[in-house]
Order: sequence, then C-alpha cells, then structure tokens
Amino acid sequence: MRLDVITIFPEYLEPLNVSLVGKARERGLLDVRVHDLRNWTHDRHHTVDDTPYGGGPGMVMKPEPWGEALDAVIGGAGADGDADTPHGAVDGGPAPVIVVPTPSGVPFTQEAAAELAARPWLVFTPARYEGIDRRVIEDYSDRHEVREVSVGDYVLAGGEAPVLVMVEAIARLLPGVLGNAESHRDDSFADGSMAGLLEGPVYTKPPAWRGRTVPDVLVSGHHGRIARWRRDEALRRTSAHRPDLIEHAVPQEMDRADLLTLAELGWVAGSDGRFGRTPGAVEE
Ligand code: 6GU
Repeated sequence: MRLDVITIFPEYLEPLNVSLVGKARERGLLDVRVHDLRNWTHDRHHTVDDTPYGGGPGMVMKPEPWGEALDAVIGGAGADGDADTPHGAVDGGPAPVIVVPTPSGVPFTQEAAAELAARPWLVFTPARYEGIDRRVIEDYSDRHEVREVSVGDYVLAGGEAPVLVMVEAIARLLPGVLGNAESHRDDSFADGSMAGLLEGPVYTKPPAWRGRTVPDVLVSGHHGRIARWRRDEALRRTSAHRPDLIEHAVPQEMDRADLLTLAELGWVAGSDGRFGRTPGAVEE
C-alpha cells in the first residue's frame, strides 16, 4: 500500500518511522511518502494561509498550494474522465483515495479502517488553522474519491495526529503486518464472536502480584469456560463503558448465556427488538 501525507509539519509524522508502521515500511509492505506543503508555495514567506472570506477568527489554508501539491503527488492517476465509472482508474493504474482529516468529517471507525486498508493508495491532507478552502475538496471530489474523516468528538489543532491514528489503525490490518494472523480477530469492534463489544481484562505471569491473583477460570485449562468468561467480561465492560453499543445490539444475535449476563446487568430486550435498561439497574 502507498501512503502520501501532505503537511506543513513533516516532522510531526516522524512516528511513522517507529514500531508497527516503521516495521511495515522496512519490510516493504508500506510505501510512505511525507511531503512539505510549503514546497508548493512561490512567495518569499511560503504562505499557506489567509484570512477567511466573510470574516471571523482564525485563518484558512489557501487553495493554490494544496492544488499544486495534490496534482504533483497524484498526477493523472485515477483521474476519471468516464462518467460511467466514478473514481475509476482511467489507465488501469491504482486510484487514490484522498483522506481529509477534519473535526467536521464522518467518524473514523474500525469499518472505515478496514475499507481503507483494502485500497492500494491513500493520500492524507492534514490541515492546520481553520481548515482548507472548500473549493479544493470540491475540485478533487470531481475526479477522485475524497473522504472527510474525524477521529472523535473533540477539536485538535491540526490533522497530523489524526493521520497517525488512522495510519496505525489501517496498517495493522494489512496482510503480513501483524505477526499472528489471528491477532485482530478479538479486537474491540472487529467482526467475529466479539463483534461490537469491548474487550475484557487480560492477565499474564506471575500468578500472584501484590496479593492479587489471576481469575481461577483462566488457569483451569477449560477452553469452553474460558471463552464464556471472556464473553461475559466483554459484556460487563461494554455495559459499563459503552451502553450505546448494547442499545444498538441485536438481541437475536445473542446466545442464552449472553442474555442472562445482560439481564444481570439490567438489560432486557424490549418490544422494539432492542435492549433497554430496567429502571434502577445496578451498574458494574
Ligand atoms: Cl481529523 N482534525 C482536527 N483538527 N480535529 C479533530 C479531528 C480531526 N478529529 C477529531 N478532532
């Protein structure tokens, strides 16, 4: 997979040389290219921002440097002249997805990470200031797939940290990046038996630490009971930390033991076919 990042703070992306993403690069699984947006300015001060039309606080990133940078990085690749195949690659080459980090974007989820991990080429455009002149997003949306993405309901000073977050979430899904092919099966939010649930607690040696022991079931060697215990802990943790996930779960997809554990936590399937909490339910 190829990743391009266009930024006014290339050094902010240094963590991409480290750990999982750095190893994936060394092993040739990821081709990461970080570009300085100011290379595509032409004035003495390398200006990338200006005051907003209509007034108001802050600065807006000028369209010209972004246009030149994106043209240089993307070239003609994936530009689609054929109205029947939107975002298709005109020459059969890879079509880039342009990922625009912004707090006003669509939430970045595990599902979005999996979709992006399946694409051959991502171009990230982290902005500082109050964001990029709207015409840039409109112009590239005519010829490319452009996704405006937010990493959470809080405001950061720029999109560089969100790029680090997204690249790590995407890179670990690429074939061959994680040591054990099974390693992300039980992830919180991943598909599979724990779909939509948070992961419960984990333990390792020693068996006793500061007088605290490991739950007996985990050393019982009884795989069925261990799986059930983990599932119950996942339900408990999800109920406590993310009740919204229980509210959106489908009771028909739960087994009888799940329903019992949820009932202990105060959740019962309602007439609308969803879980609701009984009044006065005791939290974990
Ligand atoms: Cl993608 N950018 C900024 N600046 N703030 C954010 C964000 C992105 N996602 C959440 N907050």
